[in-house]
Amino acid sequence: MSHVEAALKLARQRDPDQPEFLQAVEEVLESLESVMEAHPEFVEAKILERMVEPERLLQFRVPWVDDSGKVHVNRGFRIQFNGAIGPYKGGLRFHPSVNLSILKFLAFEQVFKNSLTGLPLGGGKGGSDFDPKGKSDNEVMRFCQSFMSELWRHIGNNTDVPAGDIGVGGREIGYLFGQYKKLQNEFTGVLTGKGMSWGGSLIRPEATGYGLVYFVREMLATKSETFAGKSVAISGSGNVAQYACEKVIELGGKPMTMSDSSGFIHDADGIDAEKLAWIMDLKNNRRGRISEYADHFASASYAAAQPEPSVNGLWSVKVDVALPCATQNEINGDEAKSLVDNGVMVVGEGANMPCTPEAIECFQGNGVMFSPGKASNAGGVATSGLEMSQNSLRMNWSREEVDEKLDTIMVNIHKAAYDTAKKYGREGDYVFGANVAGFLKVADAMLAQGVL
Ligand code: NDP
Ligand code: 2IT
Repeated sequence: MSHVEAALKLARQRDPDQPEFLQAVEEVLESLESVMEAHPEFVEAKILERMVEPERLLQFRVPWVDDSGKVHVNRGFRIQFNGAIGPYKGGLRFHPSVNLSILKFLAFEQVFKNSLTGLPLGGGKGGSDFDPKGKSDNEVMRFCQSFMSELWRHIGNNTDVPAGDIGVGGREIGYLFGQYKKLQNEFTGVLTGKGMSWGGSLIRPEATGYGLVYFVREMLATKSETFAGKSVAISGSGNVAQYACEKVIELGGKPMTMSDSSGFIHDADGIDAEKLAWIMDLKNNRRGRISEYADHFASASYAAAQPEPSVNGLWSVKVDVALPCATQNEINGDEAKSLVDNGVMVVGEGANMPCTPEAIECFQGNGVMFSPGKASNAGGVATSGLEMSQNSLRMNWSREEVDEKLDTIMVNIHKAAYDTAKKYGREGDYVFGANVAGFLKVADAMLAQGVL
């Protein structure tokens, strides 16, 4: 049994009930066979065994009172996975599906993603099984205050810097930041994704979606292609999806779809800037459902989500580019085949792990260019890193400055993943390239810092 196989076996034995975490671990470790052979010092120091074990894992009770006076109790988590190259950094997810397996997969992915940004950021993730949907602003505020009343003692601007993820946007970051500041009696950059008047960075709201499109632009460029005139399927209609859509339109592409957990819309004429502004108002201000789009625009149709992932869904629409931007495991093997049969050229992950292993195999086996989220969605956390830098400098950079830095970071991540894959004889395999490039930096740091 190879060293990698042994490390995988151990992980499976330890956490047999954590399927998402094991899926993420398998994807990374399977890329590392040749690296471990070339680096016996990593084997000796048990780097892999240490990397799959979080440095620290916190779980806490989050009690709160709703508007009618009823008491609720949710679970809160923060996973400080790896701090070898910087303070723990990663988002908070508020969604009823949140559990240890999902947060561990996200925190594990974050370690390699943050390494790829080239910035000094360790990896972490947290969240709660709280569902913000249908809650009043006051209920969300009370929940956030209760959540932070426990979390504050474990985080800090040089220790652990949370941000947003599914269900955590500007509103939630505001309430969380206010409570941290009150308890710690300190105004620091302890969270990112802050509002512009209190330490936020321009372009952070746009960064994940924009970064994804910059990355896919680089992938297309390797084939002398551009976004101009290409049809694009986007899933989700939250932060990442909205700004991916905006940048696709700007680069001359034609977004055809968007979705939420209830279903998806297909606009035969494409989604233009005006229609996107309508979606942003629907989702960010009115907090409505995507089905309303099809009631409003005659060129669009709506189909409700199926109880099981379905090949008749969003991924059966014929497109050149697919950008899954909703959640994990949203494209299965059958759906990937449907995209391939319809001639898809590139798939860029905006969400974290939206493609199952079968889907990835289907894309790569059929010559479809495929980028893993840890590379193509790294623009969000990279711009969080830029927000931290601005907070430390007590300065704000302009929109153009931040956007230019983000673009450069995405070009560099693309180059690192592409060149690393090529160096190991795996040209075009972005999964391999991103995993190896992200791993080497963290492994070197761990080795230098001793057995911790
Ligand atoms: P948002 O909460 O803003 O939006 C999430 C979108 O995905 C919504 O449209 C939501 O629909 C849909 N969605 C969520 N869960 C499911 C589900 N189980 N099934 C179907 N649809 C679902 O989150 P973000 O846009 O911030 O995050 C989207 C993805 O991008 C996540 O995987 C996240 O981890 C990843 N990501 C986010 C970054 C960021 O900076 N925000 C950075 C890097 C990655 P509904 O409203 O109905 O729930
Ligand atoms: O998955 C992710 O990279 C995020 N949710 C963003 C994390 C961050 O710290 O900005």
